[in-house]
Amino acid sequence: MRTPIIAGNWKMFKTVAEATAFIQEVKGKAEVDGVESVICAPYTSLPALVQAVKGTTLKVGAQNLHWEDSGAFTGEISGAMLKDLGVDYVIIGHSERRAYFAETDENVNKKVHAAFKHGLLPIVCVGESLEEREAGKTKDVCRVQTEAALQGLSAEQAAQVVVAYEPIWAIGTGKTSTAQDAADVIGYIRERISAVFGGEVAGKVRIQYGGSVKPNNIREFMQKEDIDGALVGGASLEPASYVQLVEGAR
Ligand code: G2H
Repeated sequence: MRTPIIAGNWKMFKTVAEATAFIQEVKGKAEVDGVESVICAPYTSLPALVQAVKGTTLKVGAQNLHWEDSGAFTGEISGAMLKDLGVDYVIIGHSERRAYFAETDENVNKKVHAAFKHGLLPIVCVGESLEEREAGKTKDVCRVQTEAALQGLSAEQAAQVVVAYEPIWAIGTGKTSTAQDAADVIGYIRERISAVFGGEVAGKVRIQYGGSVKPNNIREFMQKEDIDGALVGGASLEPASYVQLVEGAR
């Protein structure tokens, strides 16, 4: 049995005061038995969030990391630094980073290894563009991105990865994949993980859906056996909405 995971991806939103106030609002409510709940916030809010979630079951994640531990990389943050803050998770390879910040499959793989090196759990994003979908390349794109991201991991590490399948055309657009389409692609991703790491590992990997998930559609996705939760942007920013998402994953 895989524990479903709801991860809020706040992207570039919220000041420290807003982030802390959010936790006060959702404490106790976004904590549901049998559902893992993770807030992935901008770096600036992470220290305050780590403090604010103490004594709760809520977890904190970053949205990126650099693969080196330290060095002359102006503006970057390492896995060692995130671990030092007490962060649990880190999103890697989000399509916005792939599109706007030259994130490549190779960099994603280096970042996944860096995350494990420092005891952080990666949430690895994969997904196709509209053009790729229309050309019938959805599964190929997801296979290539997933296999590249997980390359060189041990079976033990691979089993702990969270994959987020996010079709790019569904991100922030209000368009969602149908639950059945998402489940088909996610089932295929699991098959490919099984081909590389074996069925036992594939059975443990949690694979989320992401892209315009809202309180009113979360249950449709969660009804699919292969879908283990959601990575949520816009609808994770309001406390009441976030609470409903976590409840919907029960
Ligand atoms: C996809 C998602 C969160 P949204 O980027 O990763 O955002 O839920 O706003 O589509």
